[in-house]
Amino acid sequence: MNPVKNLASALTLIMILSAFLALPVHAADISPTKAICVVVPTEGSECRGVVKFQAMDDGKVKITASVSGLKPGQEHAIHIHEFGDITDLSGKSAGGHFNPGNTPHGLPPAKNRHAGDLGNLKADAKGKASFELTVDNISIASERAILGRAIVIHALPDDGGQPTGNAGGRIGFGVIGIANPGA
Ligand SMILES: [Cu+2]
Ligand SMILES: [Zn+2]
Repeated sequence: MNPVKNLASALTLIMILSAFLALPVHAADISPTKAICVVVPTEGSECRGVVKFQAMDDGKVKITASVSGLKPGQEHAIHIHEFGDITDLSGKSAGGHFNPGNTPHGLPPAKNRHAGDLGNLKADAKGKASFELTVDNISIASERAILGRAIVIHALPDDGGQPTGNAGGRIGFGVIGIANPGA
């Protein structure tokens, strides 16, 4: 064994490894394009479901939802609330509507609304609802990011009135997380 040669090999290895470590990591490579929120009932409610978010090529976000445990035939407000904090079983700790633009409350497609204002789910005769809406005022994980915030579903319809649409109590909630790309 030649100790000088060994030292030289070790130094070469360190230099190669350092070069790899210095490679820049591009945000686009790691930024998630899909998010998911599993909605569970608040205390005393039956509302549950899944809300999915998909970043589109044009920068918009497509939202789809499937929810059960609603009042048959009725509309129920659905919002993105500011905090992904569901410690309070009534849903209170999720805070108010996600409102990065500091705008008044409204109903889509009105431009002048909270970014968290998604409108209403319409329950069928069995209390189930399917929902689809594409929006241009949020992103999964960049500007106006929704990741880590909450979905809240309400007992009553959102009538678009101030300050939060007169939507009543919170019947379902969940935290918006990174979706499993293989699911
Ligand atoms: Cu709400
Ligand atoms: Zn609102």
